[in-house]
Amino acid sequence: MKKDTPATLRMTRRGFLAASALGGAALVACGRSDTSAKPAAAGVADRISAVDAARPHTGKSVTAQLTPGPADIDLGGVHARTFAYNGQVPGPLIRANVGDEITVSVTAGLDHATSVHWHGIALRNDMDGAAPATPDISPGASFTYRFTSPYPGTYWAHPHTGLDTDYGLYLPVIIDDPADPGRYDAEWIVMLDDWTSGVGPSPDQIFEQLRSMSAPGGAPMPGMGGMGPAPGTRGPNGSRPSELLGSDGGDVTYPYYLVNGRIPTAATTFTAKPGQRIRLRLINAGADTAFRVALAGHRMTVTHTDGFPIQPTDVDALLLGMGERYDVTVIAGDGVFPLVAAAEGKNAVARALLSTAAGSSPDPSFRPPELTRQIGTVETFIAPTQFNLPPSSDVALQARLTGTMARYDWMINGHPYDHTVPLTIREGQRATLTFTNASMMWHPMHLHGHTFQVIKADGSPGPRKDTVIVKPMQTITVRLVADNPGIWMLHCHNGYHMDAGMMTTLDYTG
Ligand SMILES: [Cu+2]
Repeated sequence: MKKDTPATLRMTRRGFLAASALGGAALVACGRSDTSAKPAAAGVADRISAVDAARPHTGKSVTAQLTPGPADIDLGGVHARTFAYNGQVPGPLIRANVGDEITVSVTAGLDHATSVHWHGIALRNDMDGAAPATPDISPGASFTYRFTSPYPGTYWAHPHTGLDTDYGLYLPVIIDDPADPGRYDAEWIVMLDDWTSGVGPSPDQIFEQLRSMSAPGGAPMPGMGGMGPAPGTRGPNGSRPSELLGSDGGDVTYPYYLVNGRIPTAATTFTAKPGQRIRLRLINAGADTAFRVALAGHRMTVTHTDGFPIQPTDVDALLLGMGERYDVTVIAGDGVFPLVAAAEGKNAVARALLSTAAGSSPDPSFRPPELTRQIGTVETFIAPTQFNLPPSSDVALQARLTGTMARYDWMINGHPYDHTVPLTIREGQRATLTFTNASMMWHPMHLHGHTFQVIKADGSPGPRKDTVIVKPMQTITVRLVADNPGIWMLHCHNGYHMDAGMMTTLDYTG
């Protein structure tokens, strides 16, 4: 067990919170913000079932049980009292074919209501796992999610309640296409995370601190220390501007960064044979951290993002914002190779090892040179033409992103979520959605139930995505087709920005 060190609070230009180790932090369930949004209108509810009937259905079913609850997790010699699905981080893999009925029984073991959201899957709205489309599950109650996925791909699941995800509640979801088995010999699922729960301040304590720093006369809350360097200084773990993100990496420095639930000094090892073609499925489950990922000694051929194909493109490293996924293939070299996920702008790494032969691995803090060579970002990739969405548009939707660290008032279109004015669309419409970032922080913007197409700076079609990084003062327009009726969350996937209110809904009107 790691020895506790005093909590420190560090400020940078933007005001930056360091979640240094603070042992024995209680798990605090803070008040959840209510929403003015209402469940889908009756006509829309009928359409949800009609659209679902038209999805592919194999007649086969896949079942799983999930129990979110308190757990003692071994991060690799560091133990954390936290929340987890079925007592493990990441939670158990859920895997099915396109069209299979996925039946997941959830028994809620937390002290507050929770949900399971199926991130990226274009499923029926009333199984999305985000209120108000799906009711949250009360403590001790059970709920069964039943849905099919119309598309194959790399997805993941996590609660859509408060900061639950940042306590360790997440799991990979893989949907296979039996008609396209894929040309690879081995598969490596890689879940990236930033970790504080049970070893530093709890996510709820961090959120309260971020908010209280912005309050008039705000001061560190009791028990949070506050003995750190004076405001304006930056600690050894402090965030620094990221060239790739155009701003600080995040609002929080974490005690640890994990690959598949393990700290770098206790990294997991994936074993393969030299020359094998390995498919990596990279998933960023972090709350406040973008990761720059590279496999030492290898180039990566990027084949998919957010579940959808892209024209295969070779890179040395990849940038993943929170909620994003990339699938890559590598031809395994001969030896032991660190897979390094550098916490962007945070001066720390997460890692795992690929082993195909006997050998030693470099120091846990080793950064492979690939990290600073050719880095794939959303601008690097394009969809195969058959995945392009139609360029014509019936409606232009706007999402203006604002907020400051000083006020911690992250909003969409001038309102926090509890006062939001939903965006509206009618089934069958083709839309553009324009994200205008009027803040000095980057935001990974995520839309539920749809995969949009990013339009690049030069106007050409980019990749299909459900989560896209919008840099400070950047405007990004995406196309989408309104083919999945319901009420869908549209939000920043920074857990702290989202909890502060950076969320709205895209509502289908009857
Ligand atoms: Cu944000």
